[in-house]
This record gives sequence, structure tokens and C-alpha cells, in this order.
Amino acid sequence: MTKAAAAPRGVLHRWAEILPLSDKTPRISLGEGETPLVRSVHLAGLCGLDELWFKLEMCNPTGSFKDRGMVVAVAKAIEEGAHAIMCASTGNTSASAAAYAARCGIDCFVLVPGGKVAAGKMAQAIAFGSKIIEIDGNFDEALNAARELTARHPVALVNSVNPFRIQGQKTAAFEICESLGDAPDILAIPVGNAGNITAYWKGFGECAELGRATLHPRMYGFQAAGAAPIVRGEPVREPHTVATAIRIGNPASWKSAVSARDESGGLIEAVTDDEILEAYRLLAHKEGLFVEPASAASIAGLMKLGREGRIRGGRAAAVLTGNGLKDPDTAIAQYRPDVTKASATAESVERALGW
Ligand code: AN7
Repeated sequence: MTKAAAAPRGVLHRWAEILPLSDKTPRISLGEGETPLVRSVHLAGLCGLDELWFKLEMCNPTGSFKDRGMVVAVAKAIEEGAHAIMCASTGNTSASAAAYAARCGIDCFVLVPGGKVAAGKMAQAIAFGSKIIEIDGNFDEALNAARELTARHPVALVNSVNPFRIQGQKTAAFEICESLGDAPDILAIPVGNAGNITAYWKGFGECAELGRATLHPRMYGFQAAGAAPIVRGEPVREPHTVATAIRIGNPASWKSAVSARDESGGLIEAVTDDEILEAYRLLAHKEGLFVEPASAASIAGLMKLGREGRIRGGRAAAVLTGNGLKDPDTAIAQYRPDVTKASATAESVERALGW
């Protein structure tokens, strides 16, 4: 018997039927999508939930949910003849764009806020060989520059203002409905530039239309308190938060995030850095899930609502958007390491452990 080649994986293969692909769209893949949905053992109760499920988007090839949308945006850019892509980024979009550009042999330009991108994400942009421009300003200013530059030059913009990004990211909602057999009652998600909450709401709407779900979840979005323009109702000129991924003061998809909130009967609220870091530590200590701070914002939000008695049972899914390895500096600052030295003998280790 000959050995069968592995079946093609990835968002463009798995979800072609719900994506705007043509015969000419290259079916590129880094094996993104089909991420695990893992049930919470310890934190559901703290949130007042009967069931809490974690969608492990950190398991995508570059360690964040961005790969789902980026694979579609890059494939469509190449289909349309692009030889270069550009994005502004707090770090994960640039890591993802750089990876797919490397894979496809095109150029990638990334505009990042100087000094505010987590170390692991910078390492990725460097490793994938992208051209990195550190902006003396924040993400919002970098995105404005990227929009202007891509209007002037033959370079495709792959931020989530590119509708193909939203198309790709909506596939996660389909996967959740498939895994649970229906949509959850609540979808909890961190909100930065607001592309992902927009994509999930679109995805759940399509699931209901296609008979893949009987209900629409309430969309619960969470922003960091120092970067919460949607909660405050006005742009934040100088956003600040330990969750650098969502350090965004003027989200591009603001209007559609508000629509997702209002049409679903959901909410968008703020969580403080302390609340984010508490959820960050609990996810690691109690669930074995090491996420980056931005991803912990949704759990921080559910815990806050639970404590306030504003969640009374039901089933929630929370999107864990990025891997904790991306931000080693925050991890080292937040966890108390329990390390002892010993020589390489059982006796010495026993002594070190006090056994
Ligand atoms: C881990 O990479 O905006 O609300 O430039 O990296 O769709 O922006 C990242 C955002 C949540 C927020 N969690 O998603 C970027 C960028 C993580 C993130 C968000 C981001 P959106």
C-alpha cells in the first residue's frame, strides 16, 4: 500500500464553501484553523456559568487568531496580482502577515508602534524577514499611515479593514457551532481594532441562516480600561494597557462592533489591567492555558460579570486569541518562579525539595 499524502488542511480547504474564493485563488495554507475547543474545569463557576469553553486560537501556526483571516487576505491579494503586502500592527497581525508573505515569496512591510510590541511578536516579524518600520506613535497613527501608503503604492493592505480578513476570521464561529452542536449563549472576546468581534458576529449570523445553529449568541466584548474607546464613546488619544495587543484608541471596525453588541443583546465593557492580569494568572494556574494578556481580557470580563451576579448560568465560549509565549516579559513579571538548585543526583534533588 502506498502511503497517502496528508489531506490538505487550512482555512481555504476546510471552509471554501463559505468563503469568496474563485478558481484563481491560490489555495495557500500554513495549517491554520480547526483549533481545539476545550472545556473549562475551574473558571466556569467563578464566572457564574454552567459551561465555559475556550477556543484555542493561540494554536494557529503563528500563535494567534490572525492567521485565519490573513490566509484569505494574502491569497486574494496574490490572486489580484499583488507582490507586496503591508499592515499596521500591535504585533500579531504583523507576525501573521510576515509568515504568509514568506511562504508565498512576496514582500511584507509592517508598521509597528515603537517600543510597544511584545518581544515574541517582534521576533516573529524578524524571523520571517519582513521589512519592519517602527513608528514614533501608536497603532492608530500607524494604521492611518498604512492606509495612505497602500492607496499611493502597489501594495495590498492586510489590516482587518480588508474585508477578506473578516471573511477568514468568521470561520471560527462555524467551528464553535460545529463543536458544540449549536451556538453558545454567550461569546466572550477581547476587543482592540474590533475586527474579530465583527467577524464572529457575521459568522454566527451565517450559521443561523444555514441551519448550523438555532440561536445567536450574545456578544460580550471586553476592552482594556486604558484603551476603551467604545465603552467611553469617544476615541482615546493615548491608550495604555499591559495588554499591548489591544492598545488601540480608535478602532477601525468601531461601528460594526457596536452593531454586533446591540443586535445580539450583548455588551462591550472595560476591564482593568489588574483584572486582566488576575485572569491571566488564573488561566495558567487553574486551567493550564498560557495566553497573552489581551486574551485574558475576555475571561477577566466574564469573571467580573460573574462576581457582580450578572451572569446566571448558561454556556459561554471565550476566544483565547494569542499565545502567552509571545510576551515573555509580562510572564516573568507576573509569575513567581518556584526554582531550586541542586546537583544532578536523586539525593541532592531530594535535599533541595526537603523530602
Ligand atoms: C491577542 O495585531 O490589532 O479587535 O495589530 O493580538 O480584531 O483587533 C491585534 C489584536 C485580541 C483584538 N487579542 O482583536 C494587531 C492587532 C489579541 C490581539 C486582539 C488582538 P481585534
